[in-house]
Amino acid sequence: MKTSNRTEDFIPYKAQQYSKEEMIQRSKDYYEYFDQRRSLREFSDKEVPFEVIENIIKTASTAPSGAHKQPWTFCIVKDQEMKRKIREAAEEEEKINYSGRMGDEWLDDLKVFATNEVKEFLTVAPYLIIVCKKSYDLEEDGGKAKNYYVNESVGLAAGFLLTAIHNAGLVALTHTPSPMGFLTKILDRPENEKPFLLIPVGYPADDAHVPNLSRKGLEDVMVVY
Ligand code: IYR
Repeated sequence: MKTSNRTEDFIPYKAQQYSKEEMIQRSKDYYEYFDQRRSLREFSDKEVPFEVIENIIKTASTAPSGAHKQPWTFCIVKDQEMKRKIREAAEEEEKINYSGRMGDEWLDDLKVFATNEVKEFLTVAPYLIIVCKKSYDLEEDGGKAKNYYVNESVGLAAGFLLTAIHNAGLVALTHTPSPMGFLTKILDRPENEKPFLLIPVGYPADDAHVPNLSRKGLEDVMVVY
C-alpha cells in the first residue's frame, strides 16, 4: 500500500531528543515558568528594544496554520498619537459595554478583574500589537485566494506570541475591546484583514498588582481514555 505522497520537495527532519529524565525535568521546568505568566493591566512606559518585538513576532509566525497560509498580520504601534486614538476609540466602545450593552452576567463575571472602561495601558505600554486575521489573501491582480482554519491559525499564533513575550521577561494583556472595527480604520488595514486581538506589551508598572486567581487543576481540564 502506498503510504506517502512525498516528493523531492521534502527535506529530512530530526527532532531534538532527550532522555526520559531530562524530558520530565524540562517539561516540569517549562510548566513552572509558564505558570508564572499573568495578564497585566498595569504597565510601565519603559522602553523595550525593537529587536525583541521583531523576535517575538518571528516566533508567533512559526505557528502552524491551515495549508501553511500564515493568515496573520501583526501591526506594531509605537506612535504615541496613534496609541492615543486607539485608546479613545476603545474607551468609547467599552463605555457602552460597561453601561449595559453586555448585560449583568458579563459585569458579574468581570468583577474579579476590577476593570472598567478606562484603558490607561493603551497609552502607557511602549508597544501595542494588533493581531489581524486574514479571512482571505488579496492577490496582486486584486483576486482573492482562500485561507483555511483562520481563527484556529491566528489563535495559535497569538498563543505563541504570548509565550514569546513571557519568555523575554515582558508582560502582555490579551485585550479584546469590542467591537474592534475602529482598529481597521485607525490602522488603515485592507478589506481582507480583521483585528483579532489587541496586545499591549512592555514591563509591568513598579507597583503592578494582579487579581488573586488560581488555575484549574489537571483533574478539571484533562480526561484520559
Ligand atoms: N474587554 C473588556 C472587558 C473584559 C472582558 C473579558 I471576557 C475579560 O476577561 C476582561 C475584560 C475590558 O477590557 O475591559
